[in-house]
Amino acid sequence: MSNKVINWYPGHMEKARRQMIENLKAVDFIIEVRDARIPSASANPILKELANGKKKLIILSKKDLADETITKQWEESIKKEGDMVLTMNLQADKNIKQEIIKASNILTKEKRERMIARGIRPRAMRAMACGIPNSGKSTLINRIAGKNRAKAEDRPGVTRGLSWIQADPTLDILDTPGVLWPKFEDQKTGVLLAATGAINEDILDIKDIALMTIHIIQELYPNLIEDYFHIEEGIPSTDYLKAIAKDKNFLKENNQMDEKRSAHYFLNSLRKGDFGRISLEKPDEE
Ligand SMILES: Nc1nc2c(ncn2[C@@H]2O[C@H](COP(=O)(O)OP(=O)(O)OP(=O)(O)O)[C@@H](O)[C@H]2O)c(=O)[nH]1
Ligand SMILES: [Mg+2]
Repeated sequence: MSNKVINWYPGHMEKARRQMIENLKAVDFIIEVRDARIPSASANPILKELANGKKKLIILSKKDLADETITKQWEESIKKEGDMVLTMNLQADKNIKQEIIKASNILTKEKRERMIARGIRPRAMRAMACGIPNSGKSTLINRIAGKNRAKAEDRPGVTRGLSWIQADPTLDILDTPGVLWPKFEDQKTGVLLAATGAINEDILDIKDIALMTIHIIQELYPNLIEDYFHIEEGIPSTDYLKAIAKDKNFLKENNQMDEKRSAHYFLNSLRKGDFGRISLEKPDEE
């Protein structure tokens, strides 16, 4: 299997990264939107460097797709690192705006008190929303601002420029394009980002990604994939795409099993939540 396919860092992300650094000085705190199914793989390591002591609110998005028990473990582990964390279904949860404003008030309390003490009239607080592509940044901003202010679609790379949005009289949020980073720590991180839809599919070897994702799921949820696609015991995992094609009757014109179609079908099913609520990584056990 090839490695190079998921090591990507297009020019517009480098530009966005530079713009984010420029704007960091102007913000009071950072909102990092991570995917609840992959809270570590979707955490931008660059942000750790850049955050520069700024307070961070971590949003674990897409909780409706993630495993509840594992998500609770992640919440604990993020809190231990000192960040504030909220887990959300950004499409359906009711009190998103209230929760974000409440968190903003907590995170900026000292700052506002300092301003008042110095006789400065408190202004709206400023937060920068950032995170990997397709994690839900624009959806979050729309839920807070109450309108379709930011363009949100189910593919990575929808937001291109940075834009300030008045979310509330007390809070302005900067919507930013999803960014990845020049090099993933390990191959698994790249696979997890690809599997959950953070990387544009055009540049991926879809069969490799599907097979590696199946392997990851097998470790966390034994038999889930086998039962779902009626895969017989003993079939080597490298033949799983053939087995899925057999189950779904995906045949090419020459009557060969269409493994590529299986790969797309498998990944789409995963992204829609057809296998149930599953997480793709667990926090390190201590
Ligand atoms: N199931 C589910 N889908 C969500 C949730 N949050 C966002 N989505 C969907 O995920 C897709 C991406 O959302 P966006 O808000 O465009 O993501 P983004 O982070 O702004 O993406 P880029 O601008 O491309 O970086 C959209 O189809 C959303 O409807 C959630 O909590 N649950
Ligand atoms: Mg966006």
